Amino acid sequence: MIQHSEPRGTGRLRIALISPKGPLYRHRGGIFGQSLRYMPLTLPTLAALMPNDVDAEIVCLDEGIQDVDPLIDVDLVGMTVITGTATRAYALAAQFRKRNIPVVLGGPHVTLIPEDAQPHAEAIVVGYAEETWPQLLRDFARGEMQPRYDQAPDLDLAVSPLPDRNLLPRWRYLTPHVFEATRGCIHNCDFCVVPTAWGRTPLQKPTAHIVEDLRRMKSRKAIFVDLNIIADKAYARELFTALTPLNIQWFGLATTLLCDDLPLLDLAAESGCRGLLMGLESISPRNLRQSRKGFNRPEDYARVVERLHERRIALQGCFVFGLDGDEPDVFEKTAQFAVDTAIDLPRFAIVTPFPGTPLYQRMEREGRILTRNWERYDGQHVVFQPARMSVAELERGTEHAWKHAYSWRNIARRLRHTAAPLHIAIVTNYGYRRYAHNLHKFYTCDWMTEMPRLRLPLRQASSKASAHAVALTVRGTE
Ligand code: B12
Ligand code: SF4
Repeated sequence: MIQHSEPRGTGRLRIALISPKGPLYRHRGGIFGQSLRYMPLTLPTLAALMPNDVDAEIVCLDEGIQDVDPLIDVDLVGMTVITGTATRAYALAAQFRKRNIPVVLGGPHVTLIPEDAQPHAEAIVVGYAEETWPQLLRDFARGEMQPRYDQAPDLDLAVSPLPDRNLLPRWRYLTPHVFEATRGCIHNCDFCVVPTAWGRTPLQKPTAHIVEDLRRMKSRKAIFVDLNIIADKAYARELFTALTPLNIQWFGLATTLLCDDLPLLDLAAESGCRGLLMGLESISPRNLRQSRKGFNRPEDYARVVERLHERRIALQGCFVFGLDGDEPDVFEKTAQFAVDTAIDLPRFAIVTPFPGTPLYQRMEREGRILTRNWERYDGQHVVFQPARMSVAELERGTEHAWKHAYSWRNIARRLRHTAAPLHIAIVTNYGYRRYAHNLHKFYTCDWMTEMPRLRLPLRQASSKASAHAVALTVRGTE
């Protein structure tokens, strides 16, 4: 066990911030090919929070684009953890701790189940870290780091600095123009980590900060990673109004409710919105009600697509399979529905009961959780006993849905109505078709057995499939 009773001395601290790889997001063999990678915001956000009164040098390492050298010489390691990367994060942490380098873990998984992460780190940071991370760093510099830091609920994002994107190699990403305006969501879908981890009060950055960041970055195209950019409609109106004079194109995530509010939808289109990811989840109202997402109305989905397309906004519509009402015929029906309604890019995931969520708790009570191997909690593996089909049926059916929606014939049918520029729609559909036909290759967890290697030069991003594809790949499981 590492002792922290000693102050760190007067030398400059070296801190490594690491985003560990997962089965899907890794630079060799993952689904996020170079052309689809955009710069993550977590590490730049944490880097910018470095307090002025701590003399430290930060190195940011994203295992999605490069290998991490486990022999790196630093005083402290901070790692961001989602459930699918927890296994890798814990393995890396063990290597650092063996060399007496203290490890701090934070992020969604740590926030959902702190007790899982605590044994793998000298300190954990639960919740957002705008106040606790600087506090931890000061404590560490004094030799007084605590085992756990919890963000107080009254956090105000107005005081947070703009992300520092200079610490990641821009050229290894298709785009560094990634932004965040809000956090959290007002809804309470039972499978979603957001209300469980961060509560239901959305936090917002002042729109002037977003505009300043976009100007500073000279962005022409921007990706917003907010999970529901219209969670607070008054704020959304203010944001879209502020974006309009910038004359940019932007891509983000919202709920179908945007299409019920035509003035807001018009404003989004005027402000440059060109693509949205929406969690449609299911074509069964019963499934949606059970998931507490009854505000999604499958009978309106065709109208949602139509209204978006009328305003030149492309839709990535995400569906999940394995909800309790799903029977073996759900796959073909859903995929055909996606084709008939001309969703630009349909995506299909297997419902994942992320630990801590109401869905996980229910499944656990019902004795249906099949594995706690977090590596498989990635929206692509079956980790629970489905209600009305076997595990194999759920796996095979999901693959069938992908192949059906991305058959040449069905691609052609959807392309006839697409809101995206045709060349981009063709490239992205082709990419997803390739994905659909290689699911087994992409979904493997065999990377864990790869020996860690030093950073290798990578080919520079070349695809012009552009931010459309990228933006529309922000999240697979909403
Ligand atoms: C961008 C994004 C991606 C990108 C890039 C990921 C990346 N490396 O950045 C891509 C497209 C690759 C991706 C993929 C996936 N993602 Co994703 N993604 C996001 C998204 C939309 C934004 C993340 C972000 O930049 N947030 C902004 C930063 C500033 O916030 P933050 O990361 O939460 O960090 C704050 C705190 O959490 C804390 N913190 C975080 N880490 C650390 C570390 C330390 C040391 C400290 C002190 C503090 C700290 O401090 C920060 C400041 O407050 C989030 C949802 C969201 N809005 O958060 C989902 C999210 C993280 N993804 C999720 C999932 C499920 C996935 C996929 C499995 C989906 C899929 N099936 O394809 C894959 C898996 C990828 C993999 N690693 O294998 C889930 C994670 C749930 C969970 N329990 O695991 C989320 C929460 C979305 C959701 N569905 O609810 N994702
Ligand atoms: S699934 Fe979407 S709408 Fe539901 S709580 Fe999560 S972010 Fe909000």
